[in-house]
Amino acid sequence: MQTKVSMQAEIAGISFDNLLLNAAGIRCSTVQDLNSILTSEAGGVVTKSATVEERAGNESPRMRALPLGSINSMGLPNHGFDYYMAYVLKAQSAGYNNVILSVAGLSPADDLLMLREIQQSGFDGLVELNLSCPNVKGKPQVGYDFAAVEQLLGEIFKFFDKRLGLKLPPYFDLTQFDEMAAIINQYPVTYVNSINSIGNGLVIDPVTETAVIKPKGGFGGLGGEYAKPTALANVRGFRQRLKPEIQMIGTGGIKSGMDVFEHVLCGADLVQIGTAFGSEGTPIFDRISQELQDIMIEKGYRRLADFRGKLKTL
Ligand code: RRO
Repeated sequence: MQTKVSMQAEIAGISFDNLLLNAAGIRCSTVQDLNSILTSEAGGVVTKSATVEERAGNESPRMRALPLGSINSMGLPNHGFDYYMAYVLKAQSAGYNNVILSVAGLSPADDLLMLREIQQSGFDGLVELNLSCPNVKGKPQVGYDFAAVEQLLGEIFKFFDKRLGLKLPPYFDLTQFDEMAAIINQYPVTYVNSINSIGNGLVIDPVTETAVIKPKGGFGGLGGEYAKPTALANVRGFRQRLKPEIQMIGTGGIKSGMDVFEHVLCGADLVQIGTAFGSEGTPIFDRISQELQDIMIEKGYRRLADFRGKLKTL
């Protein structure tokens, strides 16, 4: 008989039976998508990032699966804030507290508007503010503008006292980790989720000599295996710099139990699966859970806390 291991995780008092969730944006735009994640082996669900108004997003083809991951320039297609707000409230009344509401305003004013509505609503779950969409034409990723992030967090925490996480873009220089962590540490942020896709990559089909996606001349966010080392570095880098009470979600390059194991070693409390969930669908949560449990049994770990954040260095 196998020893039982626990996949139990927790963020700010909200408990998740399994640490695996979808990444915002992947198969989570409709009520049907969201419910199929919620009723799968996943520990919870994140909604597609909502804008104030419904959006069709960018022109197609806008996503391409690749041997080592994916490139996308979806452009924030979503059903609008009211749709996702209604969904999370309904899920909450049905007893689900493991639903994360992701919002991504097209401006700081839009972020504030949606967060004010959430503050005034009965929603009591986790809210994830996406500061890192790389694909809205003409709009920079807020997460790369440190002064704008500081200003926005200052405005938000004048009125917002629910549990707020931040979805960040990948950073590449340690001074960026230092600067962003110093800003975030001034505020009662619940968690940081690293990373969003690596913005503005370019994938080319050399046979046709053409970019593989249409929007923005082919520029788009990279996910999957391309992203994993950068994701691990961001989870580790922020875990080392953030106040201990600010928790971490690890996202980027997860397609196996070993990938999850590595994210947790870097300090992730929960993890989210993007590209690989896009290609495999909900059975991935069961497969990866099994793989992680086998690894934990092999290594003699019973709980995620036994190895969380315990990466060794040479
Ligand atoms: O919709 C998108 O193009 C998109 C978003 Br909002 C995001 O946060 N990350 C991404 O890779 N694509």
